[in-house]
Amino acid sequence: MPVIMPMIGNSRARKRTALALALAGLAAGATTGAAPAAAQPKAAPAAAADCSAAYRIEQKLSTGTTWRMCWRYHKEAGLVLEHITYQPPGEARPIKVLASAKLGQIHVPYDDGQNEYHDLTQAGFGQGLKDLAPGECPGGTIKTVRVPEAWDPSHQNVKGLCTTTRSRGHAYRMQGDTANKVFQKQGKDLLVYTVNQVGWYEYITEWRFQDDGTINMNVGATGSLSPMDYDAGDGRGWPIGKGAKAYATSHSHNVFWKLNFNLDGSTKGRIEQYDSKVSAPANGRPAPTNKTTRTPITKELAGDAKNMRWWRVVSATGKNKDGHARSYEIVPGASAKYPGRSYTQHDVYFTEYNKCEQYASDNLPNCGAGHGKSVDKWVNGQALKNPVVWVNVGFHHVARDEDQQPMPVHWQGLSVAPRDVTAMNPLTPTELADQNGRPE
Ligand SMILES: [Cu+2]
Repeated sequence: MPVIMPMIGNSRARKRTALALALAGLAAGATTGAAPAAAQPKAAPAAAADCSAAYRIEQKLSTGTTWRMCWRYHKEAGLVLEHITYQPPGEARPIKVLASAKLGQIHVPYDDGQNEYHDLTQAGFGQGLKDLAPGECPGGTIKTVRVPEAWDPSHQNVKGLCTTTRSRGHAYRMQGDTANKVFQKQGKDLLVYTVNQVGWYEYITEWRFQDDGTINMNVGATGSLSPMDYDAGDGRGWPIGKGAKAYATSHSHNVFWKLNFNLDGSTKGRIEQYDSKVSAPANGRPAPTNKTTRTPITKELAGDAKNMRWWRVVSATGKNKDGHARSYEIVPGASAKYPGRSYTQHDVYFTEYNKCEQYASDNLPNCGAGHGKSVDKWVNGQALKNPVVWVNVGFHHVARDEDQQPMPVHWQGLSVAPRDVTAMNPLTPTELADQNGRPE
């Protein structure tokens, strides 16, 4: 039995959500096209601030890199980060990276086929924002978030957004001429996170901005196993508690992220896929060879992760000081891909920007008759001019005794890593600043 009862249990929360959604659906229908989250940035003068001070996050890390962004809070999707820029030491101005970044859905199907949830759109994810105790944002600031259309009007202001910094360990290390000359730097990250309760679960939505330009986005699930989801029968659960009576039902958490890049201020990025093929030694060579090919992705694509395959978003306009096009590489984390639904069958989706397409499944806005409700349906041959990147990372949760109590956080997510955004390691020490390219 849980020691602390969550405010609302699974079934009640979900019934309540269904009602709220029915009402919201009516409202949405009346204003077709007014999608809940307007992700595309307005064409604003470059000098103007993108948001008021209360919604600005700006952190200069001790290693010299500054990250800037705006945050807002959406009633279903939760935390939305916009106008994300990166300014490493040596860059005169902030480099635009992402126009908007947020969760695109958390899809939770149970192995026994009895339950399937879309946590953002049907189970109150956004409404479940929790107050953070002072101790759970170490060294940082907890901002107050106003939850739009709060179900509980007496609790619409939540101390729920933590921004803080954390050490990452080595950013690099390089032995110098002598043993006592070591070039090394300890990396620092900006962390931005919220906790959202859905039923008995609590999801930590964490964004980690590294001083070397990498962004990590992860969802951690903690809280409690749902007491309602037991006894699915042989082969679909795991015994929790004494003996072999109570089998917690296995299930998946399929988390989607929705990323709108705007490298150097343009949303017209190009998508490229890279594949490498290793062949046996030939032509008298002593070792196998590896050939890497680039495939421009010019039309919408549902892509599958594969050994030695990767994708990048290339800036339409920006180049680094070496004259190379700036890009960000998509680095999906470990994933247990769930083949049960058309939208969870692929690891990445590149779709042409459409304001109405907000959720990877159970898309809430009314996009008109015949417009599909999930991301796989939006891959239908359009040319990619303003690509939106959707990444699906699944976790198959087979409960274990250690999941009680509370359940330890299990994480899933991805990174996006700079590729040629700067001409050199952005944290290069001055003494090594001339070491760019083949040594003379
Ligand atoms: Cu789980």
